[in-house]
Amino acid sequence: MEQTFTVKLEEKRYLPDPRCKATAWTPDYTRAYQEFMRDPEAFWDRIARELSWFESWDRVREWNPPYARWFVNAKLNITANCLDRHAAGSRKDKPAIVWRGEDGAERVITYDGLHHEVMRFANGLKSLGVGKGDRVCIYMPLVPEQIVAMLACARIGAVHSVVFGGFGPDALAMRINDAEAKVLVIADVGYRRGKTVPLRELASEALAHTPSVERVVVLRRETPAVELDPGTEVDYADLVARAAPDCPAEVMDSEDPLFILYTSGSTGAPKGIVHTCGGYMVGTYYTARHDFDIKETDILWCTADPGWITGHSYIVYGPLAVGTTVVIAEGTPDYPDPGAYWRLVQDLGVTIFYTAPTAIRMFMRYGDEWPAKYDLSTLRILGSVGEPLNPEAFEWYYRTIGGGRCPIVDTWWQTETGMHMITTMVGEPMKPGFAGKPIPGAVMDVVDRRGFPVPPGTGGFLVIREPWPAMLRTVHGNDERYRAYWKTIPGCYTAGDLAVKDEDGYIMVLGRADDLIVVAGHNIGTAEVESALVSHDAVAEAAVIGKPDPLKGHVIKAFVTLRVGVSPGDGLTDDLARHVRKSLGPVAVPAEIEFMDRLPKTRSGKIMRRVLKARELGMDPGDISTLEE
Ligand code: 6R9
Repeated sequence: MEQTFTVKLEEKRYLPDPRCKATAWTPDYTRAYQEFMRDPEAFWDRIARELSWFESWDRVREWNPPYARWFVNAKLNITANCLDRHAAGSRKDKPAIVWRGEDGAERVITYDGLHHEVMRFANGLKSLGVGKGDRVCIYMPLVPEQIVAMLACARIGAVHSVVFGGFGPDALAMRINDAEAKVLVIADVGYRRGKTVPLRELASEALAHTPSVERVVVLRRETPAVELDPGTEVDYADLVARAAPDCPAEVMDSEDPLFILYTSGSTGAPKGIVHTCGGYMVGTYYTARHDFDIKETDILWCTADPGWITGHSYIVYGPLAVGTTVVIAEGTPDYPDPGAYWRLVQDLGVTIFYTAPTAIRMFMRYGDEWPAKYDLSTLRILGSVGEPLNPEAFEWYYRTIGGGRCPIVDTWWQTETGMHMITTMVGEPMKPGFAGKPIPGAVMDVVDRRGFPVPPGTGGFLVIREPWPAMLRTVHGNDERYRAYWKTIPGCYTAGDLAVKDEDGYIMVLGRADDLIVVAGHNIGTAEVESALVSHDAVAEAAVIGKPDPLKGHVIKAFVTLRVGVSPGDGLTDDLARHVRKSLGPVAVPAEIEFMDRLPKTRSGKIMRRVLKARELGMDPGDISTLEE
């Protein structure tokens, strides 16, 4: 991007019920932020002391750019906080995990129960020769054992690498090899839309190319149980049954690696992001508690899969460190019908619901009659993550799901950040289209190429100026790629997103910098045009790309999916063009609009504009291993 650019900011605010603010863990954002800025180390020190450590730290942080250490020399185990602390106290019999299968099967595991399951599986892993620092790959459907396996690794200091169960053999093999995993934990099958996903078969294809894997643990779900290969495979239930019940938590250094997770890669080849124990624990604990305002009786449902960072941080580590009840459900939002999620909210009394814009837009597309069938009055807080939440989607979520009652926390963050960095804290005024402000704990800005802040209303690069506890420490096996994050703009971590701030410091994310479109010298972020299109009654979702044009440099091409029951009839193209012109002006009007049944997305639900662009221009789309089928 050569120059910065102006963005039209239409401002609408919603004031939450003042009672939300009065009872929030962060009741006064401004004060909390000032307190943090006055003494960041004291701020984090205070939060870290709410958790249990084997040994305290010498210093809260050490910063030798671009390398940071947090809670220097402290000793801990994250599972001692997620399990032992609760199981030994008043949360012993509190449900930790409530699981729903696609067929309605239910399992409830208490904190005490989870503690014991994790210890047994941890001993099982040890019996297979897994020790501190070894890598274990987990390739499972959304079942409690997936979480047990993660926590069991953390218990013994093994580094987990969870690969989403929706990936195929090549993506799995690449991730196993990059991490040189010693053990692979799988299930025979997953269930999706009433069909079985043959995970074991897919894994065995991958295993033909993964010399590092010594043993495979198989959770058998099908009856009759599949026969295992005695040479390499071990039955999950057998392993646990034979294991000793007690497994003390391994003493970990604050900076020991906790896990490797590969980025969703909407713009390039996946990278193995490395997170460490101490800072990650503190960062996810604090943000889960404060951003979702978790209280003792809350029931939190984060609809992500633990295979993504959202699941790592806000299904597993953050919420369990807080000691809340988490709901997990194997299945898809619109199976067996588009009311599936709302039925579950009603049945389980979910109070905090955290999902992605792609799901919200899908629900909007099916119409209001589905949520209307269910009692959603237990909901208290609604969250969003993964892509910009278009103003239209915000309004719908706020009114139709939240009944105009629930604050919406649109959380901006990344696999790399490990924890939320921007949101509108519960109780603060909400502005549709804006994620919000940096949370107390995050120092962020919108800047030009040289790192100078741009004025409100001017688009620029979203950066993080100071290290934060849950930050990535390196890219596995490729520290060069880690350093690159801190090189693009002097003194800053560059997130790769474009954003704009308003007069009040609220940040609107405009899309990925790589997807920026330059039309006749004007810079246009994808999110602006897409949100304008989505605000038209006929449109469900939209993606825009730039197409080379001899006159203007580039013109905008839009790909649009329509709401259920709408067809691309007479004049819709013109009408959409008029609609965009009215909201954003003539430069933003797409020169071409193509109607599609669905848009290409990553398996985590982000629109892959790169794929649309490659198809349009006849180019190579690059790495597409993360593309949904
Ligand atoms: C947590 C997660 C990170 C990228 C990020 C940005 C986009 C995430 C967002 C958002 C606008 C939000 N993103 N949250 N954009 N508003 N609330 O999604 O991690 O898979 O690594 O993706 O997702 O572009 O840079 P990850």
